[in-house]
Formats: sequence, structure tokens, C-alpha cells
Amino acid sequence: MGGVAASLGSIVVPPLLRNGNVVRAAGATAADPGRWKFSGAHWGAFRARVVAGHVVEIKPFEFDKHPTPIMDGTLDVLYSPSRVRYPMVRLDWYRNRRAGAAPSQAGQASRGDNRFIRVGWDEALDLVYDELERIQKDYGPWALHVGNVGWHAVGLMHSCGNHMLRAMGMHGNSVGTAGDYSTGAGQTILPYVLGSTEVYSQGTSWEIILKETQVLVFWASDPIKNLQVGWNTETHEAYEHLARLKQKVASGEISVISVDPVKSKTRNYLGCEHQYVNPMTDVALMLGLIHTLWKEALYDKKFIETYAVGFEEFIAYVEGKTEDKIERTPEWAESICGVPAGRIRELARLMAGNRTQLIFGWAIQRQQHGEQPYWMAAILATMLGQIGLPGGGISYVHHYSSAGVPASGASMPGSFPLNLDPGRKPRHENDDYQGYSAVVPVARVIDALLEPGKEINYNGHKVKLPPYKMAIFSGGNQWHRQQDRNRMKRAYQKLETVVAIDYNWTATCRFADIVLPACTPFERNDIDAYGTFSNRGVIAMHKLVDPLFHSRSDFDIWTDFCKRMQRDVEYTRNMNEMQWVEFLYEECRKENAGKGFAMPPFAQFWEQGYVLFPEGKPWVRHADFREDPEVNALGTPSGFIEIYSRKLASFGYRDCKGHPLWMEKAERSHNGPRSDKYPLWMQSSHPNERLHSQTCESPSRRATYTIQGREPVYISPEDARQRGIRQGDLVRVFNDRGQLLAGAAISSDFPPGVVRIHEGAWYGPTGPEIGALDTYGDPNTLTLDIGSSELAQATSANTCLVEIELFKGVAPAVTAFGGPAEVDIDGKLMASL
Ligand SMILES: Nc1nc2c(c(=O)[nH]1)N[C@H]1C(S)=C(S)[C@@H](COP(=O)(O)OP(=O)(O)OC[C@H]3O[C@@H](n4cnc5c(=O)[nH]c(N)nc54)[C@H](O)[C@@H]3O)O[C@H]1N2
Ligand SMILES: Nc1nc2c(c(=O)[nH]1)N[C@H]1C(S)=C(S)[C@@H](COP(=O)(O)OP(=O)(O)OC[C@H]3O[C@@H](n4cnc5c(=O)[nH]c(N)nc54)[C@H](O)[C@@H]3O)O[C@H]1N2
Ligand SMILES: [Mo]
Repeated sequence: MGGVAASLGSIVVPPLLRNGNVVRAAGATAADPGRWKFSGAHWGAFRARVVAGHVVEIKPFEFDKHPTPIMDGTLDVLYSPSRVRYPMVRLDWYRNRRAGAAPSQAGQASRGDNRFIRVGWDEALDLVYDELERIQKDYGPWALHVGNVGWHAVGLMHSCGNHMLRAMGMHGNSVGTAGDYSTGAGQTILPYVLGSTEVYSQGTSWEIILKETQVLVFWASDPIKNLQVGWNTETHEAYEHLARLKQKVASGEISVISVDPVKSKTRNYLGCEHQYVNPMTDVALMLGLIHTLWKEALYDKKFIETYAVGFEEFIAYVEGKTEDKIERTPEWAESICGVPAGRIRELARLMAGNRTQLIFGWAIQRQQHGEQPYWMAAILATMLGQIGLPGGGISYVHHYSSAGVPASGASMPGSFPLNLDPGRKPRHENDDYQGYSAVVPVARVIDALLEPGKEINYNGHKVKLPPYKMAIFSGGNQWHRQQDRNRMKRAYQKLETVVAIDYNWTATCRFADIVLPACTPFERNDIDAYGTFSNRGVIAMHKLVDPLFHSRSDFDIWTDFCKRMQRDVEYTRNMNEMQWVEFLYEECRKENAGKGFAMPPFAQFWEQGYVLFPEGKPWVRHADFREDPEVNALGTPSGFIEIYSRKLASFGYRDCKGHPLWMEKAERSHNGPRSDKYPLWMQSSHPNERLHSQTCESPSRRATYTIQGREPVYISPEDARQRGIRQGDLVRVFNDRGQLLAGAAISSDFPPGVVRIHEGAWYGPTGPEIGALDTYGDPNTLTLDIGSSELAQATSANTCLVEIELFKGVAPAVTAFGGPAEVDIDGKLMASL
């Protein structure tokens, strides 16, 4: 759309002058100091100075000793040019509806053309309500997809997914999702192996790791980059420990090895050893290590006998006593993973001869067969025999939300309820899914549209994919997180109605039919937990300014929606925003009083902005199991670590068997399948500069990392040279699935054959047509959309090959930001609003 900018109209906030973290409104004078208020975000707690209804300055909460630059994007969350300003309806959908045409003909091919008309709140909510009535009456619950919530803003009262789920649950039944994009494969396999999902459980305290660990392996784990954000308001306390770790590396008191194809931010910060491995081949490397432990009798036989089952079945595979007769020697491993056999042996000896803590990140399970490296790693740790020892064993969590900072023991406030109140029923009680499944693995929601009725395997069950007709999104950016944009475009043509609720005009809004403007977390009062695992305190989130434009809180939106079925009082329990905030606080205060944690009365807390609890006691993961494996049995079928799983073997899956295996990928670089055509592995790691797609809307933040206004693609000097690409060039990244423009960022942190585009880059196609060039650089324009395996059906985003060439010619403008093209009912572009 050529005229997007022209449709923006005037912004109600004054122009902003920027200076690092400090942002001043042009109207603010030194004479009016304004008021400091308290709030928080995934990237940390902060104080905001508000002058004459404008936030003019923010500064990190003084408790936070390691604030992140992502904080600089906070004000643009509020004042971004990409704000959703008004309820908007897609032009062709609106016209079609007015003309009384069949819903399936609602101008589906033009979905994504970004032409919208503005409507009032009443009309918008009537449309949503009428569509839901129609879907429930004409089809039934299988035809509605809701509940696919993502990294919505912090704040327990306004948790927008809960609001949507409660209101929608009051209206009728629908199709929900299982698992998540973060750890889909890991959280599914590990309960069979270690008896819990592990990925969201507290890990051994850093304090203990720093004291006891001799060899620390960060395996596909980049905490320095990824701890900038947390699920609840982040304290950044883990950085304190990482700073001490850095000192210990420098003084030679500890060996830290980063096993990663890339020299990660953590590797560069710590100045530790880097162990390169070919992408997606960690299982082969682990097998080489295991083979050495076995052959050289370096493994802990007694630990295995006491704490594990199934070692014999597994070791037969390592020895080559299985059908394929391949012995998994270090030489065999080298031919796949690229790590020299001698080095593999050396690493195995080093791990076995020292107190070794293995710390895994999550990216290696976000790939095809992503279950396998997690299971193989558990076996490696079992053979080392240090699980449950201080500073030894295995972790799958230390890069996340300051895990390893001990829990205070205090309770955190509850949240706005996501379910119906007890005894209440939905308006439409129909729960006949006509044989379709009511729950779909989250990464398979596009398959459901393209392969309706298909039966797939999923974690021991059959799932029959429902060809839903309507979808509602809130608190997640579906057109960032899901893989393969062009496949999504094809699938979305089958949808009759899509509703998006957001404060930002994301690509999810662009590809929706009805868009409702939520306000940001800084335009409402709320309360949040401070520290995800540490439960370090409770913070107040003061409303900084009134909702801008026509935006409303999710609470207000859904309350108004519920009026349409006379259930608004039931929805709110007859409490307003501040009553809810106070209620959640007081409930928490009561609970904590019983535990001996004092909290001030609400008014005092609200004035002060926070309450902190003392840090908890250091703790060792799996120590209880080690101490007494009978009393503290694991949650596996046998109660022990399952090296071989009868349960998994009984499923008979082709790509997840009774023990972990090396399996070739659908596409793999470094001489793997399809690398002749597309030689570069593209990893879509989590962004250093953002939280997913959040703050990508910030022009000032983007200015710090984009290249020619595009998302950077990190590439090795060798690969760049071969392609005639220089630093700062505009390049086209492509494969058979799609194409995008990005800016070349040449970095020797990247080895040949490996490139990176951070996930969360906003999708900005040149037009709605399938195959259109993405002008900004969303990596999911290129990723593969297949399930990790028949077990977890999780995302395989990191299994992706591409080619890159210098972009020649006139580059199209970036279309990702700045909202819709507002048109009138005749399709005429509105010159100004
Ligand atoms: N290729 C590739 N893809 C990936 C990944 C990858 O590694 N590679 N990672 C995956 C992972 S692990 C994750 S967790 C997902 C993340 O995917 P998402 O969770 O979808 O990502 P976010 O960008 O955080 O989207 C949150 C959206 O909620 C909106 N929002 C925030 N607060 C509110 C609110 O109060 N009300 C409303 N109505 N909306 C709000 C924000 O504006 C934003 O658009 O991405 C996945 N996708
Ligand atoms: N700044 C920031 N932090 C975040 C987030 C964010 O958006 N921004 N998102 C949060 C969320 S929701 C999640 S799920 C987590 C994600 O946490 P992770 O999934 O662990 O994070 P990534 O950054 O994708 O990848 C971590 C490391 O894995 C390496 N890696 C990738 N593939 C392979 C492989 O095949 N083998 C080996 N050995 N290494 C590999 C990458 O090079 C990278 O250094 O991060 C959280 N933290
Ligand atoms: Mo995630």
C-alpha cells in the first residue's frame, strides 16, 4: 500500500525528544516536575515521570542493578506510530458482509492488503458478537479457535489472555491449543525421561554452581542475551552471578565451555571456551561423548544402577548392535557434527573427571526431532552420575527468567480468573465437536486449516484437526510466532472471520478482519509479581496516562462484550479495576501473613510502588531424588530416570522411539540434505534487542540495530565474501518457501554456513499475494512448518536452510510499521483522520 503514511493523521502526543533512557515531551518544562509513578514490564521495573498527562522520562527501579537497553523501547510502546488507534474492520470483509454474501466469500484473497475502515466501539463489538453467534449456531464449537495466547504484557489483573478466555468461555466452547512455542518438544519428552517438564522448574542456585562446579557447559544456552526479559517483571538478579562467573573464568577457577555453532553473547561476555558444533547435530556429538564414557569406563555404573532404567537397550545402539550395525564412535560423530574425534574424547574425559554442570537452552529443541537432544543430554548427565549433586547434573532452564536465583518462599498475587465461575455454564452449551479434537498442538494450527480432518499422532493420542472458521487472538502475535508466512496466507483464505486485539498494528492485525485497540499496560492500573522464579516481591503498576486514541483495557473491552449477553456483572464479579487490584493484593497479603512474610496494607503498598521479600535459600535440583530415589521417586512410569522408555516405544512413532537416536533432518547445512541448493542454516534466535516482536515498533530502538531500515541478517565473513556482500548491504534471503529483504551484518562470531535473523522482526510484505517479498525481515517468512515429531508436534523453526544474494535494484519501502491504510467504504484512502 503506497499511502500508509498518509493515513496516519495527527498523533495526539507531542513530538518526543530522545536522550538514551530519558524521553522528554516537547511541552514539558523544568518548572513542572510532574509526578513519578511506578510500573513494570517483562524487561524490568521502572519509575516514570509524568508531566501534564505525558510520560516524559523513565528510569529503571533502583533495585535492578542490571537494567537492559530494551527498557529504552518502553515509551514507544505507548507512543509508537504503530498504535492501533480505533476499532477497524477490513474493507472487503465489511463490504461483503453488508452485501449479504456468503461468509466464505469475504474477499479472502485480499486478506492482508491492509485496507481498513474505522468503526465505533459499539459496532465493532456487535460485529464480534454477531460473528460468534453465527459460528456457534451454524457450525459449533469446532469452528472457533481461541486461546492461543502469547507473551502479553505483565500485570496480573489485566492479563489479557485471561480476559479473552473468560469472556469467550462464557459465550461458548471452542478449539484451544496444547503446549507452547518455547519448549514444545522439551516439555513433552522430559516427563517420560526425568518425570517433569524441567523447562519451567527452578534450577540449582547460582550460588552453589559458583562454589561447586568445576566444568560448566552452556549448551545452546545464551543467558546473557536471554535473561534480559522474564515472564513476570524481571529483576535481573542472575546477572550478579554471571558477573562473578566471569571473574572465575578470568582467574582460571572454573572451566566454562559454550557448545554452540555461534560465538554467543554469553561466550563473548565470559571470555570462555567456545566449542563449535554443526547446527542440529548435537545428538551425534553427545553420542560420541557417550561412546567415550562407555569405552573408557568413565561412566558412573553405580549411579545408573541405582537411579536409572534401560541402559542396556540403549548402549546396544551406541555399540552398533542394532539393525544398522553402526557404532557411534567419536569418528562417526565427527563426520556429522564436525567436532574432531580427539576433541570429543577430551571433552568426555574432562566432564567425567570434574564436577560438571550441563546447562541447556531451548533452541535445540525448536527443531525437527527436537525431543532427541534433550533426552540424549539426560542420558549423558546420567552416565556422568552427578544429577542431584551440588554444582553437577543437568539444567534446562538457567537462561530463563533468572532461574537459579532462589525462591523467597513468599506467595505471589493471583490473577484475573480465566475460567467461568463455579457452576456457570456458557451461553452456547453445545460441546459436540463432530469428532474433531477440541485441542490442537499449538504449532499445528495452520495444518488444521490446510489438512482439515487429518488425524495426527500427538503424545500418545490421536488428534483430528478441526477446520475452524473463525479465530481470535489477544496477547500473541500469530503472524510473528508461527512458521511459514506463505503457507499461513494460503491457510487464512479458509477463514471466514479473524479478530485481533492488540495495542500495536502487528501483521496479525493486518491479516485480521476485525481489529480492536487494547490500551498498553501503561494506561491501566495493575499489580505484578517481581521475579518469576525468585518471587522477590510484588510491584504496583500505576496507570501512567489515560488510554490514548480510542483504546481501552482488555478488561473494559470484554466487559462491554459481555453486556451483549447480559453477563457483564458475572464477568467482573461486580468489581472495577482498582477493586480487583486491591483484592489480588489483599489475598496475597493474607496468604503471606500466614507464612511469616509481612506486607503493608494496600494503600501504603500502592503509594510506595513495591514490596520486596528477602532472598531465598540456595537449593540443588534433584537433590531429594538422589538422597532417596524410593521416597522421592521421579514422575516417570518407573519412578527412575528412563534411558529406555517402554511407554514411548509402545507408541510406535517413526520419529520418537524407545530411546533417543541420531536422525537426519528434512534439511540440514554442512553437507546435510538440501544443502546443495540452500547451503546456509538460518537460526531464528531470540532477539538481543527486543522481546519477540515487542518494541520492534519503536523507531528509536530500531535505529540502534537495523541496517538500511531492515532487520539485520548476521553472516560470516567467508559467506559474505563468496557472495560479494559487504557490511551494510541490502540482501535478499530466500528459499522455496519465501523471500525477504535484510541488512547484512558481517560478524566473525558466525561460522561459515550459519546465518541468523532474530525472531520477532515485523512482517511487512509488499502485498497480500503469496510469495510477496517481505520488506523488513521476518525470519518466519522462510521457516519450515512441520511438527518436531509425532510425539510433541512442536515447532521446528530452527530447521531451516536459505540462500542469500546481494539485492540489486530499487528496494521497496518497508511496509511493516505505521498501521493500516484507512479507507472509506468506497475504498478511497482517507487523506487525514
Ligand atoms: N522462527 C521462530 N519463531 C518463533 C520462535 C523462534 O525461536 N523462531 N520462538 C517462539 C517462541 S519461544 C515464542 S514464546 C513465540 C512468541 O510469540 P508471541 O508471544 O506471539 O510474541 P510477542 O511479540 O511477545 O507477542 C505478544 C503480542 O501481545 C500484544 N500485547 C501485549 N500486551 C497486551 C495486552 O495487554 N493486551 C493485548 N490485547 N495485547 C497485548 C503485543 O503487542 C504483541 O503483539 O514466538 C515463537 N516463534
Ligand atoms: N532478549 C530476549 N530474551 C528472551 C526472549 C526474547 O525475545 N528476547 N524470549 C524469551 C523466550 S519466550 C524464550 S522461549 C527463550 C528462548 O531461549 P532459547 O531458545 O534458549 O534462545 P535462542 O536465543 O533461540 O538460542 C540460544 C542459543 O542456542 C544456539 N543454538 C541454536 N541451534 C543450535 C543447535 O542446533 N545446536 C547448538 N549447540 N546450539 C544451537 C543459538 O546459537 C543460541 O546461542 O528466551 C527468552 N529470553
Ligand atoms: Mo518462548
